[in-house]
Order: sequence, then structure tokens, then C-alpha cells
Amino acid sequence: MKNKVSIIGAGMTGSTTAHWLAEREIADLVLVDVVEGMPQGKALDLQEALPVIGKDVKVMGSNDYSATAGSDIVVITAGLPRKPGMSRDDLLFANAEIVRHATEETIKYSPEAIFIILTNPLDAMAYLAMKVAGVAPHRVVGQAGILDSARMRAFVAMELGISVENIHCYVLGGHGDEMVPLTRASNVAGVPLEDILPAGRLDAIVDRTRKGGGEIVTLLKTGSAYYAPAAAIAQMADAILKDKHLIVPASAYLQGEYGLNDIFFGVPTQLGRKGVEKVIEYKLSEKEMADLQKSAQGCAENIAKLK
Ligand code: TXD
Repeated sequence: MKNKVSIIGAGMTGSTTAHWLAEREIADLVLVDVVEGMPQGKALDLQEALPVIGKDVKVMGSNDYSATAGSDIVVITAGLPRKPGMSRDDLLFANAEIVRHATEETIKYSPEAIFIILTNPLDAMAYLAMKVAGVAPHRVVGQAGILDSARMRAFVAMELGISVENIHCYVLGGHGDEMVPLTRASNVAGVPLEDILPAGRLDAIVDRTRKGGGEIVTLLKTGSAYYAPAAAIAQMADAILKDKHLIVPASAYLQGEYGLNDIFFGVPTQLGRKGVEKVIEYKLSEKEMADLQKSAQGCAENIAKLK
């Protein structure tokens, strides 16, 4: 039987996620949005692109959640994006209502689905989705870490002129400017980043990574990044549907790991068919641990506001 992935919010990241997923040919796709005609139009356009690239999946658009019935994965990207000068946290209450509604409607039609949450502020929205859906924590995961790590990888690749495939970076923590790029664990073909890049250059890359989302928001002026976030979601969906046991940085529910409890937070997670199979605990330095705790505070505050 074919897999089915439903994407709630057919805006920039939602529709781009559908695009990346269709290229992977791993599932039939449904796009849902509140704007009439828009998800239908984008779905039809994408469906009509597939003969050109030779991929056989069905793509459907709808304003009605019944179209999502029986989904293996529900991706929630519905919500308002940041405008220049806004922090991700400024979106908290407006997006909470949107994510609550999307979760209630999708869990009704797909009681077995795994949820991938994208809407900002990401860690708080993932927490909300888990509560509203009333599902076990392993069935909800938030996307942030693959994106933040990919940004760092891209900057290192640009700096060194080495293939992105050789560059492994790990960014943990909340999806905000307090995120924690792990320079000790990051490496180029096995050689630690700290041994390759002069400290000043590495610091500049870390700083640019932290502000990577804002850099795009400032350039675009309307809306935020979507190619890279959507590619990250597609990788997560792929790992889940193919039961790959893939370890990626993502926002997972913590129950004591890294000394943190009852929050969604960016950590190395192992993804497979049941969702989050495991949270991997790195041995961190004191400084890294302190940075992580600081970043966690922001996530915990957002969750507290929602409660
Ligand atoms: O890494 C990450 N986690 C992120 C998060 C990376 C990129 C974008 N990130 C966040 O995702 C961003 O801050 C926003 O909160 C969401 C969606 O971002 P996107 O750039 O896709 O925004 P768009 O293009 O405005 O699309 C949002 C769509 C739009 O078409 C709305 O009509 C729709 O969401 N929308 C809804 N759909 C369904 N149901 C409801 N209630 C609804 N409300 C709005």
C-alpha cells in the first residue's frame, strides 16, 4: 500500500515540502489550506510536473480535512511566518490557535499518524500538538535541527570549498538565536572543525548559523526561508516511512535527557517508522551544557505561556 503524507498549510514551506517529497516518490500527498482554491491549484500544478521528472505519486489539494484521512505522516506548517524585526516567539499565540485546530482535525482522520511540526515557535508548537492530539511523545517531532545544521554545513562548505557531503555539523537546542552549534562534534570528513578553521572564522560561521533564519527574513522582506526547511522535512518523512533509524537533530520530547523535562527541544534523535525511536545523549562539555540549558529556558518559557 502507498504511504500518505498530508501537509497542513500549503504556503511556501508546505508546497515546497510537497515538491521535495514528490521528487523522492515515497508517498501520495495531500495539501490542505484555508485559502480556497490555492492548495488545489498548487497540487494540480505539481501533479502536472511529475510526468516531466517521471515520478508516480498522487498529489491532491483541499480545504477540507477529510482529504487527509489515513495519513501515515501529518506535517503541520500552517501559520504566520516572521516579518522583519519579529522574533519567532512573537508568533506564539496566533500560531497556537492555528496549530491546535490543525492537530484536532488531523488526528480525527488519521489516528495513527506521526506528526512533524514546523510552525514557529517550533518547540512550543510541537508540545502543543502532542497535548492536543493526545498521542505518545514519540509520535511528534519538530523540524529545526536539520535546517540549522544544514545552514552551518553550507557556510563551512562555502568557506572551505569542500563538498557539502563531507561536512557534518550538529546544531542542538531550541530553534531560536540561542541554538547551540556543537563545533567540537562537527567535522569535515572526520577532522574536527576546530582543527581546520581558524577560531575567528569558526566563530563567524557559528554566529551566521544562529542568525541564519533572520538573514533570509531580512533579504526576503515578506516571509521566511522555505527551500531548506522543506528539504529538512522531506528528509525526516523519508527516514520515518523507510524506517531508516536515521539520527538527525530534531525537536523531541525530553523526559530527563540532558537534565531536561517536559519540553520539546532540539537534540539528536533517531527516526524510524514509529517516529522518534531514541534521543541520543552526547557527552557535552560544561560550556556546551550551560549553553543548552540557557536555550532550554526560552523553550520552557514559551510552553509555560501556552499553559
Ligand atoms: O524550521 C522551521 N521550523 C521553520 C518554521 C522554517 C520555516 C518556516 N517556519 C514556520 O512555518 C514559519 O515561521 C511559519 O510559522 C510556518 C509557515 O511558514 P511559511 O513560510 O510556509 O508561511 P506561508 O507561506 O505564509 O504559509 C502558511 C500557510 C498559508 O498558506 C496560510 O493560508 C496557511 O498556512 N494557514 C492555514 N492552513 C490551514 N489551516 C489554518 N488554520 C491556517 N492558517 C493559515
